[in-house]
Amino acid sequence: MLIKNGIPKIEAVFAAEILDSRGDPSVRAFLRLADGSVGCGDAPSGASTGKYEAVERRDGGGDGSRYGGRGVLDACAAVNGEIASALLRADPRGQRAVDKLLCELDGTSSKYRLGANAILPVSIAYARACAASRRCELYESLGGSVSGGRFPIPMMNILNGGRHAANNVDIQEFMLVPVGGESAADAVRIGAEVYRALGGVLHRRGLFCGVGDEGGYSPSLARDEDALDLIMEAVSASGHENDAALAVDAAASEWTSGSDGVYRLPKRGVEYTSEELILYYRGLCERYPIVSVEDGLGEDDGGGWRAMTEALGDRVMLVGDDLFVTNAQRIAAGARAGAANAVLIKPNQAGTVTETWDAVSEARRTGYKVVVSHRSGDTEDSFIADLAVAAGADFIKSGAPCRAERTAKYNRLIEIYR
Ligand code: 2PG
Ligand code: MG
Repeated sequence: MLIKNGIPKIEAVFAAEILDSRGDPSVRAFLRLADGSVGCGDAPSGASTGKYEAVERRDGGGDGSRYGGRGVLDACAAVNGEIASALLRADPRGQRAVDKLLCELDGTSSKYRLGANAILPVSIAYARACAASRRCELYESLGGSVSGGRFPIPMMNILNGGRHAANNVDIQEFMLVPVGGESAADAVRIGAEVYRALGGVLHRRGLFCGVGDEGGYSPSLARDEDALDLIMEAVSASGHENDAALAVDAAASEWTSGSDGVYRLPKRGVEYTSEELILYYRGLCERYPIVSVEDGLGEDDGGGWRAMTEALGDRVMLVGDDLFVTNAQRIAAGARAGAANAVLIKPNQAGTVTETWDAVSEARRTGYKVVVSHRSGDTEDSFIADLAVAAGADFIKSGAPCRAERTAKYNRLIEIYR
């Protein structure tokens, strides 16, 4: 039967190896339904990956081999072979049924066997094909609407550090949050104007004006906090004192190593305890208009997260990224323990659209804010913009207003709210 309950059968699935924004191979999947509707989807890739997230499959082989071992031909072969034949044979209908089959076929909790980078593109391609079949927008097909005047506020990473930049800054992301934007387009404009002004500020001081992995500038600085002063100068220079706030992603899991509970900042070589880091963030939040601190502590520092949430949770958003890895169970456990008050949502941490959706639902159930996010290695796929709208996300984080893989998401947001 080609059409059941209004949903056409999957007719073809295939994948190709493409390049992401770091020049690393990635997987793009294509899917066609029996009514001729087609969809595609890409796998993004993180640099500061969480220990508990779904894993991507790379061909391996090391230096001297194809793409230095980072090829994804095996993941593509999994789509073209095992995944395609299972989907065509089992004939699942609807996103949840398709994603369930993909998870069962993989059979591992981390999607290690087939690779999350094989599974997610198929899941996204299916979501797009279904939207095409229903003749509606992707965000509508995912269950969202643009009514009510609300939109996900961009969090633009305009100064890059940590694993995303070859500078001496340990904090991974310094974000501009255009809280005063009257529309999605207006918010993007505010962010872009501050970004441009920041380029001028850096240039006048003779600082490096090249950009990092997420399109933010990546100068070396005397202290990490100098980034906040430079951004505040750019906020004033662009006349946005009243409509811009700041956010940081410390990506502190990158600072932990052994089990001694000490955080060692790899670039500056300084050490902090959890308590000292909490005091450090408290100081920053007192001196700057910071509305959000992401991954202020590491993924295994449950006690620290509780203490940080007690100390700062009433005045600032504390976002769990590596802590929750877009996993409904981890979010539920975190909420029970009083850790964080917001969740970062990255589809490739979960591995399917359905599991991503379940993580959003759990965040909503616990009353946590939702921030939908890109990865530092990304593509021109704008899926997360539709996801953010469909999920009614509070924020969307997609890097600087620079580099096409970052602007693709902001531009799609503008298109959705046109
Ligand atoms: C993060 C992300 C995206 P990565 O830590 O939030 O900004 O970085 O994709 O490298 O994990
Ligand atoms: Mg993060």
